[in-house]
Amino acid sequence: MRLFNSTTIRLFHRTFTQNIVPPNAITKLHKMSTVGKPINCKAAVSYKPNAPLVLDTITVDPPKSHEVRIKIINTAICHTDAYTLSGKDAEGLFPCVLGHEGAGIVESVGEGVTSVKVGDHVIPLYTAECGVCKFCKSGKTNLCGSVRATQGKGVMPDGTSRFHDSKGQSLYHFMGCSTFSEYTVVADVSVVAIDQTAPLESVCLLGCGVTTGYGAAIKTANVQKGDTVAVFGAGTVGLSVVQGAHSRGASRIIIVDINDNKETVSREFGATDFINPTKLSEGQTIVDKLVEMTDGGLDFTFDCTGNVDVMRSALEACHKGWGQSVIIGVADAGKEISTRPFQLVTGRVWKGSAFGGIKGRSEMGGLIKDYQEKKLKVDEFITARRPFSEINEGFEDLHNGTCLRTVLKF
Ligand code: NAD
Ligand code: AHE
Ligand code: ZN
Repeated sequence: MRLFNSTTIRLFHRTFTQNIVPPNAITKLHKMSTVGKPINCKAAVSYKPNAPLVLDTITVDPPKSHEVRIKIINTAICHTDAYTLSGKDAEGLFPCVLGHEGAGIVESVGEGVTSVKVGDHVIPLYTAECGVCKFCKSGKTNLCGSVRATQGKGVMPDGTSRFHDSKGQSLYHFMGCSTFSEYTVVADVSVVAIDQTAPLESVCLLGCGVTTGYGAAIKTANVQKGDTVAVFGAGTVGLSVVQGAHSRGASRIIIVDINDNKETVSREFGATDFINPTKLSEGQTIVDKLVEMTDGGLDFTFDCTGNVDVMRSALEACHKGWGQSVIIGVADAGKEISTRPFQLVTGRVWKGSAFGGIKGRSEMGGLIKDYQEKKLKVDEFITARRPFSEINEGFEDLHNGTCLRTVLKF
């Protein structure tokens, strides 16, 4: 679909006027603008759990007040998209447009939007940052209260959807982003403008996985030089924890993963050891093994699997008195964590991290800069590139054992 935004129109207007083009050509061009009009475009619709996504032409309504309509250029598939599609997400709603790890260009903005403008390159944020709510002002968290309630109900802050399928059925939004559509609408507090020179194909990964793991290490845990770290799960999130811990000078970074194919890549990101917990000596647990390797336990452990039994092992492998375990993985609806309270009485700390504790609108620019200055690996997570039409094959990639991220292009 060939579209013109208002900046393009202004430029054409100037060129046409200078070259004395008939006024009716300009009027025609204005008529082609999509601003203020619904757009029909490609999208992958999830109609029900555990079923392939349906490629459809959907209608995306114009942004309302304090909303932004984005032309998505690239989107990747995060494990969380697969999790919600599996039907195990307590907040999962169908039919919906999934996707939350994307990057694109602002097509139009609603009334009152001042933070981004038409033509800006942007990353949608599932963790909003309004700057004025109790959470934002606390200085204690990156969680923001401004749009989270409606976001979890699959609608825009005014309680309605901007998406309709080709039969006119309303579709739910997902995580305030819905990047599996050529055009999407997000709240203005849920989007950040980025450096125009940053390649969207790469930096779309900063919309979730890389930022989450890296932030969990350098912000939530605040790993320091010499600390010992164990990371359970060597996906994009876990390996991003590894690169965060490595950048801080951790003395030991142990990856625990049931898939031996992850050893080489784990070491490339900075892991010093790799353990497959299914291949321990008879009678030995992963907690025994880690405690033995680290003279009593780790300074920091991270769960990047979403498995509640793994979360318990991660907590119990922490050093008595000060070890901290950070839960990043997302667990199935109905699952709960448990341990002996004595584990906490004796000084271990259990905490969690959403989007790595990163405030998207304030801190994304710094991450992009780190990437551009080659201090933060991002390209290395792309294990496949596909056209958007192959999104279902992209979901299959997730299960192939070597996949980190498949990036789709519209
Ligand atoms: P992924 O599927 O790419 O990686 C998970 C890794 O865990 C795989 O390498 C797998 O082999 C390994 N694994 C599975 N079971 C294991 C076990 N029992 N012991 C050890 N390793 C095991 O997933 P990802 O995209 O890296 O995401 C990881 C988790 O983080 C998911 O649960 C995802 O939903 C969640 N997540 C949370 C946030 C957040 O903000 N909290 C953000 C992004 C993703
Ligand atoms: N809907 C799930 C919870 C999902 C969840 O915990 N999401 C993470 C981000 S996963 C990104 O891949 C998160 O940031 N959570 C904080 C938040 O506000 O959603 C459920 O259990 O209901
Ligand atoms: Zn994600």
